[in-house]
Amino acid sequence: MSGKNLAAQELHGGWQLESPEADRWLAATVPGCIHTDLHRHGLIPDPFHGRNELDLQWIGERDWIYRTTFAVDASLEGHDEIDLVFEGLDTVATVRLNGEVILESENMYHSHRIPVRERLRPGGNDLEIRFASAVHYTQTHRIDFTPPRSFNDPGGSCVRIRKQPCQFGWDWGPRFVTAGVWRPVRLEAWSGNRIESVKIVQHHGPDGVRLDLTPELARGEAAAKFHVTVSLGDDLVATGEALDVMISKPEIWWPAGQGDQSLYDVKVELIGDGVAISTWNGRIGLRTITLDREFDEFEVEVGGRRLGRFGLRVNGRLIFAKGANWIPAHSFVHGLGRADYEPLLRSAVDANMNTLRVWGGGIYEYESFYDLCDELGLLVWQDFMFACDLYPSDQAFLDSVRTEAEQTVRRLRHRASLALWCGNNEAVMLNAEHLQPGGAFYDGYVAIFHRLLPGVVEELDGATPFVPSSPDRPLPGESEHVPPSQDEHDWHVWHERFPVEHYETTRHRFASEFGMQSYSSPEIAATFCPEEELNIFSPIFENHQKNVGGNQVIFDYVSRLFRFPKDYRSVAYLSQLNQAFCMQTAVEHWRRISPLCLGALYWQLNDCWPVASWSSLEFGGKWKALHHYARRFFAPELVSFRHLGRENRITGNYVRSDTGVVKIHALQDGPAPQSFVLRWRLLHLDGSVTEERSISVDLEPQRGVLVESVDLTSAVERVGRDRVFLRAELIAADGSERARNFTFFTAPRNLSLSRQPIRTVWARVAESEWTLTLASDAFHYAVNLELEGLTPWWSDNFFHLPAGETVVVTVRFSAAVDENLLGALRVFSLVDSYA
Ligand code: BMA
Repeated sequence: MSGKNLAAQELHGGWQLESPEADRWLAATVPGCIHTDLHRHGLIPDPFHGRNELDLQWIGERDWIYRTTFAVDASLEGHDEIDLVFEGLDTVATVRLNGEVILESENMYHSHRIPVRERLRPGGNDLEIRFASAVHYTQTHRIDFTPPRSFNDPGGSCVRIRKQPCQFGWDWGPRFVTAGVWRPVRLEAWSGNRIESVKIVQHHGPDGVRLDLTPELARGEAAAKFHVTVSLGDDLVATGEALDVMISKPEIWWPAGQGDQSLYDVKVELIGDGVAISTWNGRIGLRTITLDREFDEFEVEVGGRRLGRFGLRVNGRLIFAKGANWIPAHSFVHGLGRADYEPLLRSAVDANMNTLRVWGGGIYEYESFYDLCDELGLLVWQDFMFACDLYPSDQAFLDSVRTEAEQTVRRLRHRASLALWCGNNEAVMLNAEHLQPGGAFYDGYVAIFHRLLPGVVEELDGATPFVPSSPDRPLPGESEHVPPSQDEHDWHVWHERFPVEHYETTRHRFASEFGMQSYSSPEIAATFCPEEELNIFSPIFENHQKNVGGNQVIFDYVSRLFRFPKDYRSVAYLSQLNQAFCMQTAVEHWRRISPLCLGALYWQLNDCWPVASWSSLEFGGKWKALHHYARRFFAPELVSFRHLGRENRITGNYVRSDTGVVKIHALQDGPAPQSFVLRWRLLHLDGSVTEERSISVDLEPQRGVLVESVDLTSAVERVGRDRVFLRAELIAADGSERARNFTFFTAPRNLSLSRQPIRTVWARVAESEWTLTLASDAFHYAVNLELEGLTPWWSDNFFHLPAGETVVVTVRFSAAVDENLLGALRVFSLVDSYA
């Protein structure tokens, strides 16, 4: 926010913190946190390395003091008011200005504005913040409230404080309970009045879009005057005093894949004595978003509850939500910005995603996160920060949550990308037996998630839909709890070790979580683990696996598909291939049954430190196999197979298989109908064709179509199931191939793959862009390309290379590369993973 008479002074300089050795003050960083400050001073080792996490728990168990001295800028003088503004304090903070307590805070998500004009001195002002231990707080406050079960915090009491839940430990995250000034702090000077926020309501009609603007001022003022400017890039669209603005030729904002992301800048100035005394700037997209829960032809009734659609409707169009769940981009969340978010969010769009769910165990993200989502066309499903457990509901807690929700809704409500507010993650799903009406937790739950949060959203936003919990289960007592609900978290695969084919038996209307873990690439693993400990069952690796039994689960699933890996690189590669295959099976199924299902958001997009996890992007942003697979299974056009039978093992460990019948589906989710030719071929691994067929298909948007069901049983038997595969392509009217897919008739470990070499040829396209052409006389399963020491962008990776064909991969570097470096290319395929 800025305005002619609104002056600001950042207070990020000169901070010190009290060191563990008494009476020593050290330079501190603001925004920052105690862990990174101590590390910078060499007082603690790298918190992510080895098992250092275990030795650093003391940091969260003691109090810390931060202080600075500042002089007030001359530019602030002459104003009626000077406020000290904290965008966020982490967490149990007592703030003193020149020795006087001016603020006590215990909610990390609150921002604060304290009038301090009268307290400021000419010359130096002392600002001191004492952060009491948050761990201690959770052991001494609200001790009469203990959640019936704690799912992730080994201390079991993190719900007693409003602080990022996953900092207390999660099944993918370390326990680092931080303290510090985690968001910016500044002085703001103003006179007369000030715009705090602007509510914008859009009315879409045949004549265009009307914006109704309601500025919210610091001081009530009946006759306030405003000046409004709306522009699209350099074009001034509207300007004037009126708070309702008509845009007659609107450029509509669409999510990625559906249209453009036009963004309008809205400037509202508060006028006092003929000049602007305060300004609010926001950027909006002209669009409507609703959550469509109509009863449609796929409606089912389960346990007396009718289950209709659960789909996002954007500008009237039902959208299949393709994406993933977002967790904080770092264990230490202070100071995150565009540079941290951009590679991750661009990767999401690059993998053909259009939706992210900001999961409720982290933080309400920084502005630059939502800026990027607006620009890239990523719809945001925004959880409030409550995850898995049940929460207290004493009055002080409710008041704190109300402030948090009001501030958050005011901050984010105008965002083009904001698609859905959600009260919490899994509180009903995981605690249903403790949420019986009349039980100890029921009223508190209802108070927060059925009254307080929807009330705030309704009052301050009024347009964005709200659901109390994800998955969207009915409250016990409201309806007999029987799955499936409309929005599901399907964890049968992984947590219950169901076979991956389980996904294909489901009929979820929306799948907002499901996942499979994998390991970090050797390059990322090396950042926390010395070479000699590079073994997934070593103590260091176990410390970087936060799901109890997670290593066993990965190994179980890997062994169902692949041979025993020969080294760590192979372990990582196979775990990633297994993860990719599981997610492909799930997503393709849910897309095949669209529009019955209208969303697939896998768990999870990113990591907050290097760890074995469900992410498709490693810590640092490197794409795992899953991310490359996602690029294909989320592509606008999809051709997809479903085997009707199974390959089973019977008594005596004999294999019985009836996978010969294959259903071939196609779909596209672009904005308009399209026609394609679907070509399928049954091939020998040596490249010779056994059977083939081409079929014309007309595809309506967002509707899976069964194109053909083929019985290939006898052909498969004839060729041998260890050396046959089926492939299909969708070819557009212009002859271009839009989708390609492969399927096999036995687990990959049974394939008779040959070790013939892969030939590679580099060709320079531009300064920092090359193509790599690959070919081989044999079929190579899941070719993985790596360039040691470099992390370029690969147009494809972990792809099958059919015998006698060439695959051309585009390779982009952040800067020009010396040709010699390309010699470090490592080409790896399934045969290289076992001895
Ligand atoms: C879901 C999430 C997370 C968790 C993940 C993996 O339930 O909401 O709480 O990390 O599963 O177990």
